[in-house]
Amino acid sequence: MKKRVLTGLQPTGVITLGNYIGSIKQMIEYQNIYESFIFVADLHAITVNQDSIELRKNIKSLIALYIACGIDPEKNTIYIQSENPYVTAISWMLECNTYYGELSRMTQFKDKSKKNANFTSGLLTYPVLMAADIISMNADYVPVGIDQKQHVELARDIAIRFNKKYKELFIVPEVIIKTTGTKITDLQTPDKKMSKSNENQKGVIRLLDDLNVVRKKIMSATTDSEMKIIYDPVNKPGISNLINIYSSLTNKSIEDIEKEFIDSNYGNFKTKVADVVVDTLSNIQKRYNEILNDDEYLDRILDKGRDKNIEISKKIYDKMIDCIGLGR
Ligand code: ATP
Ligand code: LTN
Repeated sequence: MKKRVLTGLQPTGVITLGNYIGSIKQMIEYQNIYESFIFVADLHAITVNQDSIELRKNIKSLIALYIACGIDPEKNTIYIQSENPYVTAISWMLECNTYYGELSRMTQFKDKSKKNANFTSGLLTYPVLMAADIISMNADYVPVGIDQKQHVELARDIAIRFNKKYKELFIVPEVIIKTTGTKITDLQTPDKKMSKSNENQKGVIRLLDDLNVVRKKIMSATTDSEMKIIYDPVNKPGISNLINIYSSLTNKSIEDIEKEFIDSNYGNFKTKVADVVVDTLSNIQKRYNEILNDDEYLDRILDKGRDKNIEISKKIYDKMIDCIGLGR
């Protein structure tokens, strides 16, 4: 039987070229190896204030964007977290087996609660809901960014504790941290990660950016004065970043790219990188707009995803009720 991989994403706005190359492309590889589950963590998003109209728009947009990027609905179970009431019920049962001390020690909670003194209790219990997402689907592997590692480790601790206290019910999940994925840097300050929260967005390419703007951002990327297209991240971070982008999107090796552009100047090289990025984004955007306007298609995928999500988690829910001694 195939191992299960599961990941969730919060519907909080833009997706960058860095997210695409570093994360989405990796998930596209997993879908060919594992039984894959991808969901939109909308309940996690409301641990901080959200505008209800924006939130709904972002949920749909994220789903359409993932499919447009190549997350195949035939190979993945795609769903929206809030459409399954069992997960929150499971989360409550797990909360009653999690200590306040554990939750208050989480780095993300400490950071976020410091920023806003009037934080909600959802911000504290956020990792238990995440554990419920994972445990209720019997996931073996959970790929996340480094900031979420601690939460997956807590999910492991909770699963182990529950298994010991009641019955061997849960699979103990393993975290996958992608250390091999290329880190894409900011086009203006190439020593910094390309990030959706970077203050200056001139160096950040977003998947839904206007394509003329994308081209301009690449043409004005910071480079050096040597005029040689050579991969050297320490001394030539700007050019090396463009080589990384070009290599990731064309699947050409760095050596081949150096050879291809041996007689080129930076202007020509940037034009070629811009062509490839614009071409990739134009395909994604075209597909995105088609999907976004096809409610029937999206509904079919999301209904199927919701039903499978509920079916699996209901089994776990029933077993939990039983072994805890709840109900009749
Ligand atoms: P934030 O600005 O809020 O930190 P971010 O754009 O850095 O957001 P995250 O939401 O933290 O992105 O990360 C989502 C996923 O995308 C993670 O798996 C992370 O490793 C990957 N990722 C983000 N930025 C890059 C990048 N510049 N290069 C490669 N991978 C990236
Ligand atoms: N907290 C994660 C999103 C998330 C998640 C999960 C990831 C919610 N539940 C379960 C993996 C598994 C985030 O903010 N990126």
